[in-house]
Amino acid sequence: MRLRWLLAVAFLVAYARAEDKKADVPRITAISPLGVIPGQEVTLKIRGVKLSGATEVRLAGGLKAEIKEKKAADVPNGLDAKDVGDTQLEAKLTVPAGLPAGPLSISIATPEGTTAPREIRVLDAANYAEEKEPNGGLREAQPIEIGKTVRGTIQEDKDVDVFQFTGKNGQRITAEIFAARGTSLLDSVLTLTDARGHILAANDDSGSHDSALTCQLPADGPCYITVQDAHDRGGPWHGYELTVKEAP
Ligand SMILES: [Ca+2]
Ligand SMILES: [Ca+2]
Repeated sequence: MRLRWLLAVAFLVAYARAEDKKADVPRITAISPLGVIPGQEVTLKIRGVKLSGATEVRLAGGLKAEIKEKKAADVPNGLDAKDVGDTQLEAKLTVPAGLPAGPLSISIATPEGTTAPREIRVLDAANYAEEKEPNGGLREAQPIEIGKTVRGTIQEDKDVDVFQFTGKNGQRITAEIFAARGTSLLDSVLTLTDARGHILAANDDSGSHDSALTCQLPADGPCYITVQDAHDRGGPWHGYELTVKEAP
């Protein structure tokens, strides 16, 4: 009896979600970048469904982003406009200096209603770095520091980003991607290799389309972390944040 009841609830939840998509209500499907740095002006690119009449971009704490442009959005290869949206906005935003790191909800008002909120992140400027291209192979891997977050983009189909850090024998490290849980279209895959290219650990999905791995390093020396998309897709909506840190 209980099982039947649970199945009925699961069916209703799935049905309601499908109806929401069919209803074609204004909806945010992706935002680039995924995070903002306090005190710095940023242009948010926001894509979605039925955003062409957007009147206001509202954020938590009464913040507003100033709409600069509204236009039709290109649909990335292999994706469907119904899923990823066909309109996009550009909006200028400065979150106040001193705002603590953490999630920041954002929604868009339109004549057809306000979108459901999505979350961007306020980044900790002291513990953060930007990806530097080219970093498409072991030889041009970008050095990163353990304990910091690097912000990057799989900027075209089949793009691969490689980062390098120096590990110690026996050291336990974790590497984690934040992308799909935020406002990115990336379905990440993470691979950790040693200097010879041997795979030490790899992960596609860890509870969401985002990847996470933990590894006890077998030797001193350089280690490489590769970020790519599970479907070899890329573009301006395929941003990510990669955090490598020592495991507890
Ligand atoms: Ca890249
Ligand atoms: Ca994945």
